Amino acid sequence: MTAPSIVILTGAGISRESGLATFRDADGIWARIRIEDVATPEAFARDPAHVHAFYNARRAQLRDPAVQPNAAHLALAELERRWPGEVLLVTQNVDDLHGRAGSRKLLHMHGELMKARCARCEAVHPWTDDLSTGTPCPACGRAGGMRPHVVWFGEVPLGMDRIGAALDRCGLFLSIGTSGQVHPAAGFVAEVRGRARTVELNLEPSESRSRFDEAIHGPATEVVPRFVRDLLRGA
Ligand code: BV8
Repeated sequence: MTAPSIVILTGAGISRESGLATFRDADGIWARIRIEDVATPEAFARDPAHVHAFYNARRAQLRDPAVQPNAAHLALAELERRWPGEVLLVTQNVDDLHGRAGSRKLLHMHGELMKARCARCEAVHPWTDDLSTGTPCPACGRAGGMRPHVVWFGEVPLGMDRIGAALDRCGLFLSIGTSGQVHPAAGFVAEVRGRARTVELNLEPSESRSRFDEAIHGPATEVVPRFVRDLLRGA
């Protein structure tokens, strides 16, 4: 029997134990900062310096040596290496922890904090430093158009064609550390339901729990390595 294709969707919960805040938990980012002030194209047009400050602080956090991939990120990289079938890891996270853990079949559907994009010439650049309204684009040389390479509310997520094709082939769908409140990611489980086994792995039942066949609750660093170990044993 051929091994089923796996699509894995991850959210902020998988990086929580690496020291990065989630969004919608009581101590999450959206509990202290309004989405409308930092994560929309309108916010950037209104006050680019404020939006840059928000993302510069989060990019600086990723440079902190204490922030490292955890056992859950590492387990998913191992799954990709050892699974005899196809694996696609789709992350909503803009952090770089999956890549640092070794995942290569990886799609950042909400963009990447460690990249910047020029709104004038559309060039995308690796970016580790702060951005400001005066930062010139390394490609076209013009200032004023550089922005974090992230997908804000109201913008189209990245890689939707590739994700759609992977969901069409998928026999196992895993949703890890996400509250399932942001679309289109929140709708992926409905797209595969009935033809793929669907499993939620989250600290607690998410609002989308009822849409999954199975759910495993606990910290990602515990439940994900255990689930991957069991899956690879059966492969
Ligand atoms: C779009 C920027 C059209 C980057 C972010 C349909 C219905 C309703 C609304 C819409 C709809 N379609 C579109 C919308 C509008 C909107 C939307 O969804 N609004 C919602 C909020 C109502 N969506 C959009 O605008 C999207 N664009 O739809 O375009 C389109 C689409 C397809 C094709 C063509 C056109 C664009 C969305 C982009 C959002 N960008 N931010 C940044 O600053 O980071 S959103 C933000 O939320 C983050 O990026 C994050 O990735 C995303 C998801 O959050 P989660 O990762 O789930 O985090 P959350 O805190 O919510 O949950 C954490 C979970 O972890 C919790 O359940 C917790 O229990 C758990 N947890 C905690 N600790 C642990 C843990 N689990 C395990 N272990 C632990 N230790």
